[in-house]
Amino acid sequence: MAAAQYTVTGMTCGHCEASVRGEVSKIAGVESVQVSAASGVLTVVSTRELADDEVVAAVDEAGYAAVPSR
Ligand SMILES: [Cu+2]
Repeated sequence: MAAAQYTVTGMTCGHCEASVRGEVSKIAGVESVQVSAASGVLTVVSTRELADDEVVAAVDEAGYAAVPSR
């Protein structure tokens, strides 16, 4: 199991969270996605190490910008 955290900008409400969760959930190996519009924190738990690019691209697909936070 791997966990990675990102900071997402541009989310304002639950619909934004749902969009991000939906796109990130599509990435192969993703087990769970936690995202908060209030804090901008996105936590992704996966069965393999994800490339940051995969997560950033998925969040971009939802219409927001993500940067790795570590
Ligand atoms: Cu929203």
